[in-house]
Amino acid sequence: MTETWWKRASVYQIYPKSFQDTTGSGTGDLQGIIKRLDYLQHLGVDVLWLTPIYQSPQRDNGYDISDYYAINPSYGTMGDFEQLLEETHKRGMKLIMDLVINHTSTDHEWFKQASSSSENAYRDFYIWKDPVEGGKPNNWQSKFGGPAWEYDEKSGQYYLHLFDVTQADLNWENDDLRQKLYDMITFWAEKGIDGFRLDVINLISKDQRFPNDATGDGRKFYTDGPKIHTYLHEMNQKALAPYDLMTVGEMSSTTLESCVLYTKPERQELNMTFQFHHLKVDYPNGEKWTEAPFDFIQLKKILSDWQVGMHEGGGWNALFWCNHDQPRAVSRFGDDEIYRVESAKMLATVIHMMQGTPYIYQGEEIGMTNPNFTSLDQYRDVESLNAYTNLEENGVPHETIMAILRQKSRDNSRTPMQWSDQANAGFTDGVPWIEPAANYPQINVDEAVNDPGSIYYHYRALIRLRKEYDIITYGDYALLLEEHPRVFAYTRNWNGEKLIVVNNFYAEETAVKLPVDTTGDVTLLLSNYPDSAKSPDQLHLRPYESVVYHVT
Ligand code: TEU
Repeated sequence: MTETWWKRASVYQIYPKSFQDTTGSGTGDLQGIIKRLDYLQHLGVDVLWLTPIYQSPQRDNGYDISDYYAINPSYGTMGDFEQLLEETHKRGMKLIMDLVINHTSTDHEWFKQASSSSENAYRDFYIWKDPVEGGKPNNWQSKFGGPAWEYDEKSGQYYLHLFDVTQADLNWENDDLRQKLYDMITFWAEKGIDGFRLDVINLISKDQRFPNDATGDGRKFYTDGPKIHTYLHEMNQKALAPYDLMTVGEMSSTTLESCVLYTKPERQELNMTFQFHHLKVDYPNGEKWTEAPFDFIQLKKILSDWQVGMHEGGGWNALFWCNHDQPRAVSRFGDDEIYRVESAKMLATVIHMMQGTPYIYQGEEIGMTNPNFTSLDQYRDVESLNAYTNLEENGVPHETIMAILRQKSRDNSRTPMQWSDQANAGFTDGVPWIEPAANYPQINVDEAVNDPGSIYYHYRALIRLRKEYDIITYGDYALLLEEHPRVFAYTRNWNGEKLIVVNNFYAEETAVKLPVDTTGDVTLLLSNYPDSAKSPDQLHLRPYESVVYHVT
């Protein structure tokens, strides 16, 4: 195994709360994941990423940790975790955990200590500021809506929370805090885990002047902040590199230049990064909470800029359409009705044939859709519920807000994994913590595994192709037909070989003549129709048709 094994790997993201319940509690658990490991092994993924399973009051579904050393009881015990790790390794897969170290829950012992008195030894583990002119220290906004500062009566100071009011930001300037975090990383590394996904890791270094933001919400003063590279390098050297852990940083509102720096191997910071710019193409003027179509030309441009920029800069992309914070890709960029199968396969091909490490979010591999909730009481997510309140306060009518949530809510991806046509999609025998999508009798794992033409087998083929063809890992990238309103086409080039990837993103048929030299031996590697053209020369693409050619 080379040190860069993760370049060829495919990662599968598990949201444990919604994956598989084995106790009837209505919440998924670690034994449920163990039960489904054979399924994941059959899919062919190399790495499993678990979103946070640590002890937490679950105000933000585990991204609010109250004890980094304990498993949340609803998920099981440390013994269950050790069993999961062993069973994962036995099947030749790796396991990475979520590392949430920008903030802790206000239920964490450190915060309880810190807020007990201004003199407490843990006070400086968090970010406290005096009022300014009798009000908040500055105008920074929480990513979940409202101000980022909460007043503490006892000390007369405010603490910073970039997310929920129960998620207090840690003060990375404090040496003891950083050491405590590295000790905690070491604890999990010693258990034998294989790496970490680092939650909003580019927000940990705040501009120590804490200035007011005349033109925005404050993010420019903490995004890719002043000491971010120093901290990441230090963490790498003290805690990550000694165990050869795989790392993927979640980078909120970052830049290409920063991500090259985060992931260039010689800088010893992180292996790869998630960026979100391609998932804001349906946020007009940067505003998420609107109902809006996506901008296809922008989508192509952003993904292509990151392909070329990371390749040339020597960095490494994490590739993804979906996660637990995003709507379902097939509902968002494809067609979740008549062309669900074709469009889900097309979307998968677009991402998996790019350079980087692909991430598959649970249920994506069977084409799960947004649930189309119609009532506010079906929603659970703190961000969605806050958004409802804020929009209502701004006078937006109820039906409009509901339509926005149907498109944008994070709960779109948090509904139970659809295993079968049995009650509650085979997720639980109890009352699920969130309702399953009503289409589970048709869209489920049993159905997918029994159908050789399913989306599931398309993902399986993509995962295998990445192992067989070096060009997918190493080739450079060039966008074709950048202004074409319906076709996303690109080439990869490496060692005299070429991949030509052509995707119709729409239900309209389209004829295309590609500006590319196709002389040589041409093989159709993959498509989403049983009878796609054997050569890319004169393509007539059907709805959502997607073809990959290999030319040598
Ligand atoms: O998300 C970080 C983040 O900023 C978003 O993806 C966020 O959910 C979105 O911008 C809101 O519109 C990470 C986690 O993935 C998310 O689940 C957590 O809620 C958040 O950090 C706080 O830990």
